[in-house]
Amino acid sequence: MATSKTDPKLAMAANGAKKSRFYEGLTREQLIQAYRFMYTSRRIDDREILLKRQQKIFFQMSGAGHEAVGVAAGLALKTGYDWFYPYYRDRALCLTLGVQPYQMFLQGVGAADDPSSGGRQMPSHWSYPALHIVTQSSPTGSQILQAVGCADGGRYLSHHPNAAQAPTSGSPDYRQFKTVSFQNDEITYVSLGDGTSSEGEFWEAMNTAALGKLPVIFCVEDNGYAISVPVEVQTAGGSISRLVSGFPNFHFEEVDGTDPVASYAAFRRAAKYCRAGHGPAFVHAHVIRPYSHSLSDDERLYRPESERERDAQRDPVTRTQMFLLREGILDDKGINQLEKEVEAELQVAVDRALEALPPAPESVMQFLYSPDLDVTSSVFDTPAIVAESSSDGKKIAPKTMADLITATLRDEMKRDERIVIFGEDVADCSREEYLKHKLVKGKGGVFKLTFGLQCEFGNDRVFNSPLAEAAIVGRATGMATRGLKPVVEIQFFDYIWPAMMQLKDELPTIRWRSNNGFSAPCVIRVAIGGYLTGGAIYHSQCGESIFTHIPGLRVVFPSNALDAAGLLRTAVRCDDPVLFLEHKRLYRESYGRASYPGPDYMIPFGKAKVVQAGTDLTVISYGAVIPRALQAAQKLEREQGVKVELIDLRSLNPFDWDTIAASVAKTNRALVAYEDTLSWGYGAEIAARIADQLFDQLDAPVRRVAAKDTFVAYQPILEDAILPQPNDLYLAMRDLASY
Ligand SMILES: Cc1ncc(C[n+]2csc(CCOP(=O)(O)OP(=O)(O)O)c2C)c(N)n1
Ligand SMILES: [Mg+2]
Repeated sequence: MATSKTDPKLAMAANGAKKSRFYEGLTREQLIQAYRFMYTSRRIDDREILLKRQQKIFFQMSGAGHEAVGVAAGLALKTGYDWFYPYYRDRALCLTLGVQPYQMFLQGVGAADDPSSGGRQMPSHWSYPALHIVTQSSPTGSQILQAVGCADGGRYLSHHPNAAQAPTSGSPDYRQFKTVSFQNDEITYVSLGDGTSSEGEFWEAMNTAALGKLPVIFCVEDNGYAISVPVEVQTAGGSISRLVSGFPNFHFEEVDGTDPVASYAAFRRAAKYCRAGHGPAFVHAHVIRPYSHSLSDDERLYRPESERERDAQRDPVTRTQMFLLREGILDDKGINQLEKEVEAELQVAVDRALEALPPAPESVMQFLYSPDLDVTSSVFDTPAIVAESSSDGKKIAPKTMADLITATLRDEMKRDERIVIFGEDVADCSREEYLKHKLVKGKGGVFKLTFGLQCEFGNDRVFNSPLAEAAIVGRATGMATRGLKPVVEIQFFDYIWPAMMQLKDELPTIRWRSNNGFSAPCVIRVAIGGYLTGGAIYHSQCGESIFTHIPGLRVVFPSNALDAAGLLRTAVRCDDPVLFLEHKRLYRESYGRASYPGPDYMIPFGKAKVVQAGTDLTVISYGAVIPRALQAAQKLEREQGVKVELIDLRSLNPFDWDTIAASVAKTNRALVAYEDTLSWGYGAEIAARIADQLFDQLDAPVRRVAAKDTFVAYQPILEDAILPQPNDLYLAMRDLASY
């Protein structure tokens, strides 16, 4: 660990006058260029503020006061080589990396040609694939875990260079649509504000980076405020540097971020440390925020003039100009000339941007999902190839859902070196020497579904993560952005919520918000559901409709072993992010066991299965309710001759409307059955659609059977009363059939 500190009070004079020959390695030309970027950045902000006041753009977020640190990072790192997760104040960084002012104005007007998002995101939400500037969202801090995943992905690729190749033959998968590149000494840069360092995800990211010695530069651009909240209220003790100083494996820098030369030196040292593979670096840059938080904020409401005046003394643009003059790098004429050139360039850029066409309203649904690989298509419809007997002629017993999920993961890992598996407890044993010396057998997940995979594929392909769900999903997102295929596990659905920011605002939005510039197809396996006899409130939850409510996320929920194998393979090979819900009660159930359908068996998403054909009543369901509904339907037929058509949706987004519609047209009666709480549940949407679109076909109201609107209790008598039971289904079917 190394620590360097530039006293914020050390003004440019120290770096300038005393070390003027070297300028920390920057040439005079580079310093002029640095000033040009800084001045351009500030003037773009000024222009945008004017355009906003004229109502020609719709939002403005300035990078004012942060220009020096941004330019310094841009000069110390390599564009199109290193990876960048900047935040909204990083205009100067982006200019230094190669973004054109015109492109920034296109963001402001929300033009179709805006390369960041095609008018979908606010300005200053940078996304430029060729420059390795990864699409950015608005939640403060959610980029940090992804940056860690990006660095992790780069390192994995450098250890597995063959994984970067896309297969040229065989059935198509996501790899064909992803250009993967990496450098052995690449760095991932991520920045955030002082306020954002209060987010839990920041600490998860710091921990993960330190654990893995990952080449990430964390840059905290500390302007002393988070909107109106000052740093001493935000950060215990008032110094983020002090708080993070105990993290191992880090190189630390604290620097005056209004000084481009000192900041450059800090980034150079940080980059050297990271490129050498020693670990991550932390650059704490003290900057100012002269233009209030945004155009919607007036800092005079909470900052006195005296304080603002003090900041103004440190304005990086003015100070750099003074520095150039003092060092004789540019004279007055040179400064004027440069500034005139910038003004002229910006005028042209603004004029052009104001003429740019807006995006077409019909484009709004584009790029929610992969435009290249349709997960509902026949590409994913492949036959099961079942070996009836083993090599010694013995008949093979049908396998459980748990067995087939493990077998599918194993075969996919053999086929695709880009697959990595991580999560809580998923490894066989983190202390490898215990395995090596055969002291232990290994665990492989609390449900043992990943058992044996670490031993077979190595500990950089299957490993335990820290106990941090946001970190699991955020890191997977960053890795998937780089072209890997993380297949991660959330141990219990009940504990998915720390990852909700990543699952709602990040992973599913990446392709859409970047206008197909980036994508992050990965698989999140989640153990879900009740009927456990003792699982209680925190090991029994469902809640799938919360996720089917998120555009951009595929959600599947198999009810039997064969479907689990086919759907999981599709999830792994497809080009979209998938939430793969595995019902714990079904893992080892006798119902739905099957022989392994072979290493290429796939089921397309959005194709339901008719579990039992019938003519009198349609029951639409999925997951663990399927065997219960089947039991109820068989009883009803036995007792009353009612023939129920039972439909297993299998995948919930997309879902198979055609099969539902065809069935209801035949039976004229529909019951939707699901394990989650009744109100606002997944079945509510299905019921509403049937009522809306099949009204003329119905001979009875659309009914639902689901859990009571409470939590799942521990005592089995209570659990039975809460979750839908075969008898509840039987009674509902009977009533509806006779309506
Ligand atoms: C998760 C989240 N909470 C709240 C906000 C609203 N918000 C936007 S910026 C901001 C302050 C950020 O302060 P800081 O991290 O210091 O960055 P600065 O704007 O000062 O550069 C807040 C509260 C948000 N975007 N995301
Ligand atoms: Mg701040």
